[in-house]
Parts: sequence; structure tokens; C-alpha cells
Amino acid sequence: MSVPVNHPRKASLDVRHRLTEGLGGGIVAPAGLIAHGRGEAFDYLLGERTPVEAARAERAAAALLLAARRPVVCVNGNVAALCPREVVALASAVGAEIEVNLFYRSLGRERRIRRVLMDAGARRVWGVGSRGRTVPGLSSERARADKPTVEADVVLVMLEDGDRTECLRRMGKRVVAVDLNPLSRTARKASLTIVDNVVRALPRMTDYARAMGAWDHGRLKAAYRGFDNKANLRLAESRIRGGFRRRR
Ligand code: PTJ
Repeated sequence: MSVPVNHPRKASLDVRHRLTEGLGGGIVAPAGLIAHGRGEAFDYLLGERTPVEAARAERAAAALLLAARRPVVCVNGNVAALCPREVVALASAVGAEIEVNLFYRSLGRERRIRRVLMDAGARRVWGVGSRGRTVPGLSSERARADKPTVEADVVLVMLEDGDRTECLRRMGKRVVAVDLNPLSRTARKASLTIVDNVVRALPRMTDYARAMGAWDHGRLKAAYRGFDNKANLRLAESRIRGGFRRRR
């Protein structure tokens, strides 16, 4: 179904349709729609725009990913349905591997998500049918890990639950999280949290990464070292609280 161009909620409805189509195509898990609804509520209170503190986090994250020795971008069903081309563009801009990581795992879903990413231009997609390697401390299917995640120094996670972020941190990795809920465990446990909609965050990070592409390590480090994640999360939370007042 196409939404009329003059519909006041067109952008939001188009995003919803990408998810419902993803559900029909076996990309998105049924619970992915619920997760999206929660994200939408936070986004509504943010004004459905990237606030300045999110832009700051996106810039620092781009620098951190560029400075990483072995960065990896992890992709679940929602992200594959919402922004496959943007995943590929970011991974290419920062030199990261792409790995499928699912909570509601099935080999069929992993393969379909790989196909979506390859169709979007990915050269290689990891994490399909991976066996043996795991993230220690996790009992869900998310524990499965392929070579890029095991070896990564910086891991980008989007729309995930907090357990894996915690375990990845315990492995000594830096975790960049995209999560519209600044109170979530993922948001609080990540090294660097972007409180923004993934559909806006990824293109912005790619733009920053392209602009910083020729920077040396020292300059990149300076761009992420001063970033205070806790302070930034407090700003995001207070903006969302303020959203109630602005919407009344
Ligand atoms: O594809 P699978 O099998 O790996 O399953 C994926 C889901 C999304 C079902 C699974 O990871 C899940 O249940 O996630 P949670 O625990 O509901 O967490 C999702 C988080 O992402 C919540 O804090 C939401 O607010 C947030 N979120 C939802 N949509 C967006 C978002 N953050 C950024 N951009 C969004 N579009």
C-alpha cells in the first residue's frame, strides 16, 4: 500500500510498511513490530528529528569506528528491513564487516537477511549458519558469533536487548549502540550510545565517516575521546521528558 504524499504521517507510515513487508518476507520477527512500536513512541517525543546530542554521538561513533582495527556492524531483522543500503554504506565508509545476529534465529531468516544485504551491495555477510563460536555469558541465540564479532575491537549494535552489549563489553570490546530508548540496558551499558532513529542515524554516521575518512589516528581519537556517554544520555532523557510538555 502506498501512503499519499500529503499524508501528515507519511514518513512514519512508510517506515512501518517496510517492517510489515519485512515480516511478510520472513526478514522481521513478529516481535520486531512490537520493538518498533516502542521505538516510535520515543521518536515521537524526540520530535522525529536528530537532536544535537544525537548528532554529537553519531560523529563520535563514526570516529571510533574509523579508528577501530576490526569494526563490525551487527544486523538484525528490523535493521535489515529498515535500512539495508545504509548498513552497507556505513560499513564501507568505516571499513567494517557486516554480521547477521538474531534473537529469534533461524537459518532461513539468516539467509534471507544476507540476501537483502547482498542485494543492497554488501560484498560479504557473516553470521549465517555460524557454529561453535559464542559470546560468553549469553544463553540466547544471540550468543552465536562469527569471526568478525569474535575478533572485533568495536561492535555496532542496533535495536538489541542489553545482555549482548554487557557481554561484549566484558570481552573488552567497545560497543556503539543505536537505541531510541535512553533508559534501556543497551543504551546504558554501551560505550557510546546514539539515541536516534536508526533510519536517520546510519546515513548521518556515514556522512561523518566520509568527511573524516582521511584523518589520522590522533585526530580520530580526539574526536571520540572527549565524548561523555553518561552526560549525553542524560541530555537525551531530558529531551524526551521535555517532549511530553512540548506535545501538550
Ligand atoms: O531480528 P531479531 O530476531 O534479532 O529480533 C529483533 C528484536 C527487535 C525483536 C529484538 O532485538 C528486541 O526484542 O528488541 P527490544 O528488546 O525490544 O529492543 C529494541 C530497542 O530498540 C528498544 O529500546 C526500542 O526503543 C529501540 N528501537 C525500536 N525501533 C527503533 C529503535 N531504536 C532506533 N531506531 C529504531 N527505528
